[in-house]
Amino acid sequence: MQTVPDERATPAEEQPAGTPVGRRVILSMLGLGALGLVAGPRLQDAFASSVSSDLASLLPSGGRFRIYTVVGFLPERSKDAYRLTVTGMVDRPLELTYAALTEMTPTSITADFQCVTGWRVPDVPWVGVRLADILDAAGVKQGAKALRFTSFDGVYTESLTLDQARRNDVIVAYSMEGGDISSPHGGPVRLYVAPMYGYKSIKWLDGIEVTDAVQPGYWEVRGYDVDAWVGASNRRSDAPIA
Ligand SMILES: Nc1nc2c(c(=O)[nH]1)N[C@H]1C(S)=C(S)[C@@H](COP(=O)(O)O)O[C@H]1N2
Ligand SMILES: [Mo]
Repeated sequence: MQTVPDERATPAEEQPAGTPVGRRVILSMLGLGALGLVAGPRLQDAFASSVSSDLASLLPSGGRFRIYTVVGFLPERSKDAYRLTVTGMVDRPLELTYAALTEMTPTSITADFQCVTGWRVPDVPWVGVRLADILDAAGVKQGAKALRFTSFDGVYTESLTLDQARRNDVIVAYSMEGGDISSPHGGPVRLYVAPMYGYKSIKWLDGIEVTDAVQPGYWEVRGYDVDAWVGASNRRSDAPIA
């Protein structure tokens, strides 16, 4: 649960019930029937306003990325303290150190990073370990269908089907733009799902649970597509057409 509520990062659905109802009533009284005009942009604002602009300007990547967090702070963990657990429907549950990850066969990907709200950073180089290799090391049990990812921010979650997770362009990343992944960008280790919108690439990754069904992630239970293929999916699955 969200233990550190942050006004800036609060999605429309989580705001006090009276507020949106009041606006809807007023809009319908005005004859605008404009729920879509209200609800659509307001959910988008939840993404857009979860960046702290003063922080963004301090970043090495020069603010080309926007820095998002849904908890109102930017978690930090040292490489030494870092652990990635792999649990659930596996033969061998794992607890991987940062060193163990970087000793595995590395995979490099350079691709555009695209947020569903519209911003894009072209040609970002990433290095990490294929998620498929980590799954093979753990041994996925028969009947498993999906993965649930957790973050050491304590709130954000994500999901992938096993088929999606086994793609070559899905990595557990420990390097970005030629250096370590900084804390604001989700270091020391984050997920990088190249073919999907940025919200699938969970930052501050600390857990992978193998499950028998997809459990929709943080933004997915708030209306965004579970299958977040760039271009083919999304905006919101239930988004009104304005
Ligand atoms: N833990 C966590 N991971 C997250 C997010 C977040 O708020 N918390 N935001 C997601 C979204 S919507 C995007 S676009 C990218 C942004 O990555 P960046 O903050 O490194 O720019 O991270 C994704 N992963
Ligand atoms: Mo995003």
